[in-house]
Amino acid sequence: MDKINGIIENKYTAFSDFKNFDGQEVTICGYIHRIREMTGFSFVIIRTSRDTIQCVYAPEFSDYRWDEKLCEEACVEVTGKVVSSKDAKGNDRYEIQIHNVNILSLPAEMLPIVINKKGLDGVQLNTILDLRPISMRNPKERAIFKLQEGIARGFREYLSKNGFTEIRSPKINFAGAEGGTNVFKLDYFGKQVYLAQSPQLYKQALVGVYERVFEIAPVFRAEHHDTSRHLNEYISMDFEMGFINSFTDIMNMETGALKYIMNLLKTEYAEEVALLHADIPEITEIPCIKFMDAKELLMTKFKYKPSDMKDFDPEEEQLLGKYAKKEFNSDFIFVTHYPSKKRPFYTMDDPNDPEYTLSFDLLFRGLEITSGGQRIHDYNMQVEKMVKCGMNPEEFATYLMLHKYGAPPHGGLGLGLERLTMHLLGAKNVREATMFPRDINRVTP
Ligand code: AMO
Repeated sequence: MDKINGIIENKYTAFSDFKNFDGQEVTICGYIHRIREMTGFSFVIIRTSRDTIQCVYAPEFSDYRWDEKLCEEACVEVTGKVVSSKDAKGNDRYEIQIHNVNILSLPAEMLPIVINKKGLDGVQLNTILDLRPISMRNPKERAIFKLQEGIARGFREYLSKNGFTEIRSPKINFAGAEGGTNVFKLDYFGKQVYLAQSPQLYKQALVGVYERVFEIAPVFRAEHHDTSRHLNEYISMDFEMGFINSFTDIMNMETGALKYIMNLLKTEYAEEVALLHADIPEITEIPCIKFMDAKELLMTKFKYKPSDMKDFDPEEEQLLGKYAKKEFNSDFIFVTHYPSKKRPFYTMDDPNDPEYTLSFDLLFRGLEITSGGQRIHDYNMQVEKMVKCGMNPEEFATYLMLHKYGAPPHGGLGLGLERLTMHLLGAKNVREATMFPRDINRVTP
């Protein structure tokens, strides 16, 4: 007997393979997602890791008789015959005529929410988050994080193909890398340490070893405000590359990675994309605008009065997103040359105008999803900038080993996984694209 769903010779079999089993008896494992009693027969929908499979129970199919203990969310092993049926939804219009149901476990209680509809419409976000271990069993909810897997996988695959080495940097650190007030302090056996705000200091160090490195890992930000785009722990997709000619090399690498990711989603995650109505952008070339030109544009074209000439507020980002769409038919826009005062100590100033930096942000549909740029690689220049930023270079002696003992021109970026997912889904809150969000009000589940 073949065992499908699950495992055939240690290989996951998607149900596009169903036709290969036409007329055969198979066994599948999964949850009873829904039972619909009809006259003389019942539909039993089995939820497996990525599919829902229509099975049909009727006394005439075998000697097996339905066990009244069976209920939704029971874990079962169903044996039956694969038949084509014009009524079957999905799975190439195949269904399984049940010959036997082996109960593997029964739930102790009924679920507190209905998860067996397509989505969780009408359930409040806070309830969805409170009940994450079970709300994610809903097909649409689980599709969000399958899609997110695709994004991270695409990032990893593209960079691996381009000569990057995957690294794992420590998350308990001697200093915060990004400055600002949003660093988590931690008592470490009587010594003050910090949770990593980014892998910045380590990915730079490792450029001195592997030339091109990347990391996909959690980072921590003590965000004091409850906003729809900030988390206190998020997944940062970082890369750093050495021997660059310009910070535009970084932007080109990111453009390539994004194209690869979007293509992967369209091909290997097509079912999730369709279920979620995810709007996968077409990327050809990403337009680019200098920070001060963008400010000018906002003031003249959009008659917007900026509150801060050194950074953008969310409304300005949204206006720039609209501008990119209208003028260039692009969902993305790079903004380059941010003011030096607003960028971290490791950022290279523009030699032509040191008030500004060789840095950029990438906006996706009006939301910042990436920061990046060229770094200072000269030792004296880095020490000088640290002092200018009010830092004590001695405390950063291990970081400065890169510069002291020779560093190539280099740069990199950090891309927020949840923010990218959020805007692919058209979600309003980044928590919708976060499996187990942490924010000022939430550390559970
Ligand atoms: P930055 O601090 O701008 O840059 O962060 C990079 C990207 O991370 C995401 N992000 C967040 N996502 C959710 N919640 C938050 N609180 C949050 N903060 C940031 C955003 C943002 O664009 N070391 C640099 C990157 C580099 O230059 O390599 C850094 O971390 O998508």
